[in-house]
Amino acid sequence: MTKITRRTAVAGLAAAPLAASLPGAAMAATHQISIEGFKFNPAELSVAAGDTVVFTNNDGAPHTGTAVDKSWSTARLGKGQSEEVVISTAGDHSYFCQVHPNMKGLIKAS
Ligand SMILES: [Cu+2]
Repeated sequence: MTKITRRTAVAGLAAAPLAASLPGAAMAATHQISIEGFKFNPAELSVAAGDTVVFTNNDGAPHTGTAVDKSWSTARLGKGQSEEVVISTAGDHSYFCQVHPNMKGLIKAS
C-alpha cells in the first residue's frame, strides 16, 4: 500500500503545468489566433510582453499576420498552416494580412 501511495504522489507532481519545467518561460503564455473567413479571430487579443501568439490559417486563401511596423510577421500561410510569433514588446501591435491588407487585427501587450 505504501508504494502505491508514493506512486500516486509522483504522478501528481508530473501533472504540474508544463511551463514550470521550461527555464525562463514560466510566465510566458501561448495564445491562438485563427484566420478564417478573411478575418482574424479574435480580432483583438490581450497578451503580456514575451507571450507567444500562434496564427493558424483555416482559410483556403493564403494569409499572413504581419505587424504594421513590420517588427514581426508570419510567413505566407497556406490552408491549415500555422506559425508562432513572440510579442516581445509592450504596447499596441496593429497587424494586417500582407495578401489582403484590408484584414486587420490588434494585439495589446502589457
Ligand atoms: Cu489574407
